[in-house]
Amino acid sequence: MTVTNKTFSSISDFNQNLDLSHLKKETTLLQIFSGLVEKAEIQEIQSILTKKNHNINFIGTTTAGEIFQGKAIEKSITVSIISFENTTVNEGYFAGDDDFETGRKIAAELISYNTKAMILFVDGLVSNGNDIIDGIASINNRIPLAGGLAGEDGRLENTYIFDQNGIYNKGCVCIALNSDILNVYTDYQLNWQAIGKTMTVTKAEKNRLYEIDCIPIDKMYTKYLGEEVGQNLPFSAVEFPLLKIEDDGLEVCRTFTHQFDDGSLLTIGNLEVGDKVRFSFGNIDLILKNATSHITQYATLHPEVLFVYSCAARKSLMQSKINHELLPLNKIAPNVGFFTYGEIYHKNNKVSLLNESFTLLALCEQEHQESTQIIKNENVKLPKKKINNFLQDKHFLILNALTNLSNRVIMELEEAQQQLREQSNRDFLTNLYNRRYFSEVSKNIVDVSRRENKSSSIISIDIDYFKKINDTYGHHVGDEVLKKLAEILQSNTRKSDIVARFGGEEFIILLPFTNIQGAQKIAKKLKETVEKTPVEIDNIITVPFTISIGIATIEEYDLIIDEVLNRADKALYQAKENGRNQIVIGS
Ligand code: GH3
Ligand code: MG
Ligand code: MG
Repeated sequence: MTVTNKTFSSISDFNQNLDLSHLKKETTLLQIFSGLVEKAEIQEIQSILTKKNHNINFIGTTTAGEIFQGKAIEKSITVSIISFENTTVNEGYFAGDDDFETGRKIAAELISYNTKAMILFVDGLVSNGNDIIDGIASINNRIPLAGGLAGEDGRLENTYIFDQNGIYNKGCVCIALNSDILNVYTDYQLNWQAIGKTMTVTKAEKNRLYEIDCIPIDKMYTKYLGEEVGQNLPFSAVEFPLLKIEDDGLEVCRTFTHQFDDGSLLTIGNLEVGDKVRFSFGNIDLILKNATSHITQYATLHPEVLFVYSCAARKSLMQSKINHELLPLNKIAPNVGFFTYGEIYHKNNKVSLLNESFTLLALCEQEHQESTQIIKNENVKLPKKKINNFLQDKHFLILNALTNLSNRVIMELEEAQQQLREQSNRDFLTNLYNRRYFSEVSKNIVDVSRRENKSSSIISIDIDYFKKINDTYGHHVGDEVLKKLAEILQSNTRKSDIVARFGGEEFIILLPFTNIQGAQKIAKKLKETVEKTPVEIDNIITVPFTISIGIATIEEYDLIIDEVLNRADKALYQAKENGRNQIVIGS
């Protein structure tokens, strides 16, 4: 491939110095990143392009800044022209009222048998980019998607995307790259640090977020990050987005473009009820540290060109330091791109719409071995000294320490909470589950057993003549007997069985998915073990004791667990009546 990346400082510069002759429509990938964001300016750019080569296809977007050869620039017209040798391109503009359907249409019309990647520019403020890429993935989730949401100068008013046929503030311009040999590599960097407790999204509809932890989202921002942040939404959340960690470990930030009158926020990218999120912030020094250690990975692919789609918020956070993240790219390959209002990232058959991130699409048409010689490892040596200066920065250490402090306190609180929860489920003397916990977990067993078509059983146990033990040896010996019995019950049942002290010297065992024969076997073992295990007190007194047992199984006609408990109790009473130290099956 031949790579020509160019940047122009004005429309007249663009008009005079851009050469589009000799480009072939079928094999040219032409991307325009325009820092000039007014519609009239885009119209001029578009007409110059068609005048210079009326046959050529292109995709263009307004930006929140352009990226050109390892540098962030502004208010330019930056152009990337790739002439492929063994790759063809298909272009299209797609829009509709249902963004998911638009995505499906893109997939149906542009993806062919040898499509290797797609680049999409979606408008930044009107369409739901998340739905568009989900629509594409619903038809084909294997094609790497890259690109981003159009940006502008931070006003959050109008963004445009364009191609040879039109200028649009809604929908998606898209190019598919078709080839038998094109190598494609995608990557992303975030390095936002989570801070504070984990919260749950409790009210959200696609890209509109209402509540987390049952509290309105704007109130949540005020509560935890202060009035200043809460009152300046949606802009203030750019610095403190919500961070969600997906099942595959992908970290996804969510920022906002609009606040509704009811306080709810329009997110870039969707959130779902049940999503776990935390507040986060961009730690510049962490970003720089990881950018440099990470960069070597790109070199191993030996790409011929890198397209960078990085977040407008990342640039606004890092200011001039953004170039420290971009500059190392020059050691790898020619690079070009723009600052977006949302980044499209694809890895392992999953496509995501990201915020705050740095995403990258690397292309290579050459055979691997050939290109190995082109870029040697030594080429990726980085300006180490400069980066180390940042690491010694006090600001970094302070921020890191405060984040650790906050996260540590939360961890300890959560551990204490968990411990309390555990304790409230347990009986103090025997450490078995208590009646409250038993009632809670046994509630659904009738339904579950019926659904799974398996019987479950209950064993009810009472110590015989326990009052006499107390009276003869004292209360503390009685307590030892209770503890010993608890031990025996626990060690003769499975982990999945629920053993509880129901009160006094009465115990209950829930045996999920165990029929009456199984329950009988366990009951027999318990009765016999108790009989031959007298309690030894200080090696002086030996206290023999016995238990009576009632068993019941969940029957077809049972509606609630209490009915089964009743039968087990009646059987236990019968066992006492019959002379104790025996087992009776309830009916
Ligand atoms: P039965 O064979 O009919 O079950 O006779 P029992 O003596 O075991 O039954 P009863 O209900 O008459 O007595 C139960 C005794 O258990 C009375 C009570 O003081 C004692 N008890 C209840 N909770 C505890 C405890 O936590 N520790 C001790 N040591 N005794 C307890
Ligand atoms: Mg009793
Ligand atoms: Mg008793």
